[in-house]
Amino acid sequence: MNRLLIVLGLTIFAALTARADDGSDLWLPPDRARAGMETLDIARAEVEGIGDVEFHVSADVLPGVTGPDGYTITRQNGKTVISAVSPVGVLYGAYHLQRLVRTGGVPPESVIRESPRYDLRLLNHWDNLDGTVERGYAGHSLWQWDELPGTLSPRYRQYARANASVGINGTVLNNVNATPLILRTDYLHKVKALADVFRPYGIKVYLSVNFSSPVLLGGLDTSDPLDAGVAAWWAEKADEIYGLIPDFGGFLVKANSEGQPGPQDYGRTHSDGANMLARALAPHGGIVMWRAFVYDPDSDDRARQAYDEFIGLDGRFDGNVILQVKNGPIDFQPREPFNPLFGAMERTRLMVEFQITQEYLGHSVQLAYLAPLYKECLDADTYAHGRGSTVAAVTDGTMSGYRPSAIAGVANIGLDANWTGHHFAQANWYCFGRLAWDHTLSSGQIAEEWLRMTFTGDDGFVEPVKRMMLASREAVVDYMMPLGLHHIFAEGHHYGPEPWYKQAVRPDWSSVYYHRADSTGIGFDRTSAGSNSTGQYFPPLREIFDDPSLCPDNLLLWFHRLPWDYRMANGDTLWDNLCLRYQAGVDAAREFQKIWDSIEGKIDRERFLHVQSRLRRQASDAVWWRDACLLYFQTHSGMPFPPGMERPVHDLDELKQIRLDLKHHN
Ligand code: BDP
Repeated sequence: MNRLLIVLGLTIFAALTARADDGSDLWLPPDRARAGMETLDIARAEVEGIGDVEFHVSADVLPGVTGPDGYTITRQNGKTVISAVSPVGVLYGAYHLQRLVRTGGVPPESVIRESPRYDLRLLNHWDNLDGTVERGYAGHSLWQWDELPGTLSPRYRQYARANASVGINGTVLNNVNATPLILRTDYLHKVKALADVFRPYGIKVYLSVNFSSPVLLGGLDTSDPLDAGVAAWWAEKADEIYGLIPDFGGFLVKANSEGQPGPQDYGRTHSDGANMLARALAPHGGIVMWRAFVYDPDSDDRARQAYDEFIGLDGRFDGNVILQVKNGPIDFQPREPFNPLFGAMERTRLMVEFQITQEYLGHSVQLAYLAPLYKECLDADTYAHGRGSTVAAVTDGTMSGYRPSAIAGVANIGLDANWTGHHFAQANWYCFGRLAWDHTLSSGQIAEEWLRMTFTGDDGFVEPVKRMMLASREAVVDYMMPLGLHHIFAEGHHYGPEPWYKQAVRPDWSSVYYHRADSTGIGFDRTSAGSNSTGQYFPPLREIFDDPSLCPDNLLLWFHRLPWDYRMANGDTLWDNLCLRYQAGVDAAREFQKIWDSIEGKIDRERFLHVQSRLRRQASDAVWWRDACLLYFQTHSGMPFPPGMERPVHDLDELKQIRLDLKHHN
């Protein structure tokens, strides 16, 4: 009888907790705050039900805490006390307390001191004013430009809340391929409406600007940065913006890159362009984030380009300019070495740009948890000032002393109910914020927090699923482009494989440019005997990367061109290793399906089925990748598949006919 009651009780409990869930709540508990609340009232609402919590805001710097965003959490006389120098610091403390309670930690007995590692923790939206999102896989843009400023979607505040909960404190609203329209007065009023919603959550608004705006919007006959009229136009524009949005963050600029206009159109340099904009913003405290993502179709190695173009400008940028540098030297590939600009430009502020949206890691179809990718870059040692000069240390201000320090991630958010398309893509938004706050957190720790808050605290769920998350990025690398291969994607959409692709408008947009496979071997010779991109790294890295026997396997074909029968450290040929890595990727994707099936019943059915169907597609597309790449490479290597590899199930000629319907992924 008793047992029956317990079973009945447990069943009802399970049914209640396993309610249908569309993922719209993200990792957060129900929102008790309301529109129009001030920061401290929001903080109060966030800790409601967590016992006796007191807030202290005091202008005095707290011991062990730096910057306006830091906080302490202490226990005093049975109360939990959150102290900070600013209300937003208290809000961050409130979210931390909420996180501790919801991940199973009890309100702390000891003192917690938290200060963010980076001052500016930004999302970059590649959202267009027509509602589309460049490289967005989660539906249309969140920003309802037609309705703004009159109508405010409730999602704006939810967005701000989610960001604040992980410490993100800035957002660039529009695409780096920017239309000048964003600076038109009516749009600035729309931007102001968003800034007003975000402000209580500590989030500043920034805009991507088109360098030709003076001509295209202002009707001037030039956008030359050294022209006095142009500088005056920007200064006036800045005054107008700050008149509406006094805490406006600044501009993000993609100039002379992939066809965008820039100072070089007028024979000027990147620093001429950046400084002119910076001087327009400086009186108001704004910054310019100038992107270093440039490459020239005539160069013999795209990986060298940003370094070659910017290194000579070191020390020439104004104090409120930050160079925004992608994590790797090419373009957000599944794996790249870190960008050699990190550590190399000692007299220039540099920030890291990551991609959260999975343009090159399976869109929102595939599960790829990106904390390991971000950490691989941040933890990489540049050796700029000897051992320990990690990318994090040379960008977060600890080594350079430069403030503000900054970090950005290209957002993966859209209007989909679950915000990010794939439920697990939420974890990439989450982990970007957490690492921007504290890059010393481990990928596992962050995954665990996210899983417990988003799904359930049941260890039988958390442990296996965490394992799956931690293995997922490497699995994608393995079945797409192992051993340092890169950019062998199909034209345009960057989802599927097209290693045979060579008819691109520019050579550096084709796949063959990057893998260079022929009967003599495969890989890009970037050694001192080749393009010498290894020479852009500090010793001892340049020697390590230069020597195939020292170069890490996972970057081998990035830096080296080697014969198919090259013997790798494990004694097997390069060809066999390549085949077995592709196979390992496929095996991992299949294992993810089994892991996921093993947790059935532990979470709501809606999200279970959604993820299950995507994992099926991922496993099938992993096989597609393996077959397409290996069958194609085999036409060059002429070597047989090793015994440990499953035989292809596709036919190369058929695979070459596949033309993906992109709408599938949007
Ligand atoms: C590339 C994307 C392109 C972006 C570009 C950029 O394919 O859509 O505009 O990066 O970062 O990876 O500017």
